[in-house]
Amino acid sequence: GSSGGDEVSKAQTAQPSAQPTIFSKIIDKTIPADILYEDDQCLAFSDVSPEAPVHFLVIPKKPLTGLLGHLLLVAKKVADQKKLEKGYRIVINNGPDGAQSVYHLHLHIMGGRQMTWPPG
Ligand code: IU
Repeated sequence: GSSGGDEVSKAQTAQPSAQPTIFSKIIDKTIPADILYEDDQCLAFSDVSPEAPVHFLVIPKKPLTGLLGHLLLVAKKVADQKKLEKGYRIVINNGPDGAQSVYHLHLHIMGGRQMTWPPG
């Protein structure tokens, strides 16, 4: 319809934006990280402050539609590389009550010990 054209043209030129975080520097390689996997869309690296014998993060390089499925596939791929055949936990902390400290979407993949329920 004619009334939707402005939104469509805005959508065609809109850029995803996020405040840069330390993860941007890990992506840029301006600060070091133990990188476990990288492709054009995402990066997996060891958490600098592990809470389990195996604790790594899988993050998108940019927010992209359909990316969560890709991140989950990469989580499984790296969990297999890490030989977490007895299982693992995938966590997304969201917002202050969810204990999110870095505001760049990331999956935590934690394994190598028996997890407890409920998490703290
Ligand atoms: P959260 O879900 O936003 O709280 O998790 C952020 C994680 O990022 C946390 O486990 C940190 O240990 C981890 N991390 C990191 O691996 N490297 C860093 O330079 C920074 C945080 I800052």
